[in-house]
Amino acid sequence: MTLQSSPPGSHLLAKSWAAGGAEPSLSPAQQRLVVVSNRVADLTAPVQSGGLATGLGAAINTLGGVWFGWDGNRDGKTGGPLKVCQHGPVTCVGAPISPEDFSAYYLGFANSVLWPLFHYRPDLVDISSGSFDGYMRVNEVLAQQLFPILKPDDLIWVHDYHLIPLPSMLRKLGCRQRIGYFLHIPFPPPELMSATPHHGCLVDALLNYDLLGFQTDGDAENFKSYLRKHKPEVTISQKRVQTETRTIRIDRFPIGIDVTEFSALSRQRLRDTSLAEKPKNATPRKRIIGVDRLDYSKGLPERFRAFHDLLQRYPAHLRKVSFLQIAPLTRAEVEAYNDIRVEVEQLAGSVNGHFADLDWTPVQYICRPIARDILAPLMRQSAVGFITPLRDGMNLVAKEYVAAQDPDDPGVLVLSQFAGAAEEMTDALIVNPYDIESVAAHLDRALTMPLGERRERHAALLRHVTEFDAKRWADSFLEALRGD
Ligand code: ADQ
Repeated sequence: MTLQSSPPGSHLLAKSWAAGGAEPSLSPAQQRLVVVSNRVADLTAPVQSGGLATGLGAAINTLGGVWFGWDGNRDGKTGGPLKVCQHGPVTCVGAPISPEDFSAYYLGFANSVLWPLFHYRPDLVDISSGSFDGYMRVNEVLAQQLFPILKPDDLIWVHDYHLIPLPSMLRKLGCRQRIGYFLHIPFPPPELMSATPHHGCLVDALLNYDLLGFQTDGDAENFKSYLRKHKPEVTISQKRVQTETRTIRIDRFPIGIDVTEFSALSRQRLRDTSLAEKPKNATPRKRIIGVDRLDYSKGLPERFRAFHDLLQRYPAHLRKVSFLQIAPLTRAEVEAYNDIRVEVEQLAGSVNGHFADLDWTPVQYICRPIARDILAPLMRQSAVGFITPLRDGMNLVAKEYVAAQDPDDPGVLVLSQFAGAAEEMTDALIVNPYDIESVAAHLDRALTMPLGERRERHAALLRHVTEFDAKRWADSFLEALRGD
């Protein structure tokens, strides 16, 4: 996003705040929404890679308000001047972060400790000295910069693992507004959570929110199990936690997509003709599609192995199927991400080396982000959506694949049991991504599924994805945050 520097002395938002809370009380419909996330989303960009931007963009555009977060530049000075710009009803406020703080807060504690741990990979946790301090420091400065912007009636909605400590810092500054938190990634069981030396401090911070939202019942249960084990002083009921100072509501809010928008995109003509195939199921060659950020949580090596196994053990598919995997590189400075890149490239090459022929390349692997208006028609043309993370908060691609299908001739979703989406999308073919042979058998079943069963499964999935869409996710979270 192009954020413009605010002219000196004219802090747009600070100026509009009547300090001391003298404003009249607003009705819920007039309350301003203040979204805080690691990075302010680019609300105008055609390529949106990342679930937060996709899920929340729809909600904040409807409600209006402020989106506050890191400005996305790596050469700033932590605590330096904020950048403000207006996108329709949304005021975006970007805070600078210095390269050293970016390294400790974002690459360090957030993505080398919390991300692997919360994705059940303690083996990949890298507790470097100073990263926790950097994480706390950045959260503190963000709280200090956010606080003067707030109005007394604001509803504050904080997102994801980067900002766990934010509410304790805001509370210390005197913030009494209701603050909700949504965790986009899984919450691990207590045994794993305690693998970070700072688990007590992180959970204490979470207990400063008024509402804690998780993607699944399993995540909410893991959080409550942690409290039972490590915080005997709090009282826990099904949807509430009572501390000495606060009642915190805990619930599951499965994130959804904008089904109408994605479905409309999928019906557009594919503008990148090099990726086009003939209509699915009508031609001898069917396409299996996978779309992910290149991340070790997404199960890409296991996926390539399962595709290899399919071709090996079900030779009827030789020359008749291709596998398109789109996986742009993210967080390239973190070592574990380079390792996964090398492994995936080798596996893609090895399947092709083993099976390719002059007129058939079984694996097409694209390591760059693809615009949504190309992605959606590609999904529509694909006979199988192959979504098999080893662990995933939700996985919006699974929902997008369903929304993109032609209901008269839909493809089949093959979905990992370890994606949060599997808790709801029970009409997909649910697989264990570690069980390579079984995944290959399910791929075979998906590729040969009769039209009647495909339609039935798709209709049930589409009903669900449509009912629990992005708007419903945001509305139900905000309703709970208001205390309705
Ligand atoms: P992500 O890990 O980024 O998000 P996911 O939900 O799969 O994962 O995807 C988010 C969005 O990014 C989707 O709209 C998707 O189309 C887009 N995207 C993914 N790969 C892409 C690619 N290769 N090219 C272009 N676009 C791509 C986190 C959690 C998830 C959770 C979301 C939302 O890790 O579990 O579902 O937040 O809460």
